[in-house]
Amino acid sequence: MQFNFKRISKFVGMACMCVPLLLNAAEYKKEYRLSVVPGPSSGWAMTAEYFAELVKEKSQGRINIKVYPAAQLMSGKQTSEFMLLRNGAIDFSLSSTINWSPQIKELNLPAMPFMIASEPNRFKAMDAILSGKSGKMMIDAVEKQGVKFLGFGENGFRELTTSKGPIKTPEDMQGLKIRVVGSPIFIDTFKALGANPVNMNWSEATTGFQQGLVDGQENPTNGININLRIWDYHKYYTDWHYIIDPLLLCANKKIYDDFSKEDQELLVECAHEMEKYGKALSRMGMDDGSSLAFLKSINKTLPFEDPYKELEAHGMQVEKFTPQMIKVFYDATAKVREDWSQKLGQDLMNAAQKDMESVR
Ligand code: X2X
Repeated sequence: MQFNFKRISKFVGMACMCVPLLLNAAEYKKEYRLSVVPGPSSGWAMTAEYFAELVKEKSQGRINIKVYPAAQLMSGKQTSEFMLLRNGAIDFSLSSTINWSPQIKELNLPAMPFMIASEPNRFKAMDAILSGKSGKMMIDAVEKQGVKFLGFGENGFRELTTSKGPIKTPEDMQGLKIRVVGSPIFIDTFKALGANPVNMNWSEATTGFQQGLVDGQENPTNGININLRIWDYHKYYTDWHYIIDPLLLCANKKIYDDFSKEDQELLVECAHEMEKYGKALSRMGMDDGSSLAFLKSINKTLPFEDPYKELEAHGMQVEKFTPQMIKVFYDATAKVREDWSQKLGQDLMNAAQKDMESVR
């Protein structure tokens, strides 16, 4: 048998070149699972898809993230998402602060009733918190519990929809059964307003609306309420902006640490892009027009441009709150903010006030 040394050395050379590639393939999972609570057509899931597509494109297919919407990775129980991400059952998640706040108390900050809504420009106030000291304190609290924070998204300001109404003052809310997420600050807020809050997972909520188990619910306009066709269940839209849930894009710590340094940077870079898209999606039609312009610039417009016209076109009666109306609700929930300030700590509350003041 004759050895062809030239051929063998060529083969060995090629094999050596492939080793790093093979190692890389072995290190990285074929698919990373990204969890999202609401359904596949929600703004929230669209934001997650946007991130996954960017990552795939920028990594030239090396990092493949698949979005699992509708809380399917946690059997519908949305407040258990954080634990599942932390223990590795979930690789990535784009999560609302209000689903994680039962485990991380600092995340209740944006759910302080009517706090951000009372600022002269609620979007600027939110951005100042997220990029300021109080936002950093929230991120630190999340990372201290063992997950890696990559960037913010936005579910949006939460507006009330009801089958009974209209709602203009707290008196109009007396005894109304309102579906809320399983986070204690929601129970306190709705009780303070004289309503009857009912704890329900989002996975069961739509059936609850259909069957009339509750008189109302609260969720953001563009990404959830319109997408869900909330007018099929409720006629009255209370545009009061009482709280907001920013979204946190996070990775399981071990999963993140296993990426190369370059790929870790790539993930953070894509998260920044996603933040711009997510915020534009949730704010479109409510700001100075810049969100719509941004969505147009990236060719990602929604099927409607004016959310309020969309709601009214489907028969909803929209009550747009004035600052004076918000003030009445702000005063009615003073005790909730007082109690929760104690729980969150004065340092965080002071930092948030300073952050908001900086953009007044
Ligand atoms: O449950 C909700 O209301 C939702 C979909 O907004 C969240 O998961 C926070």
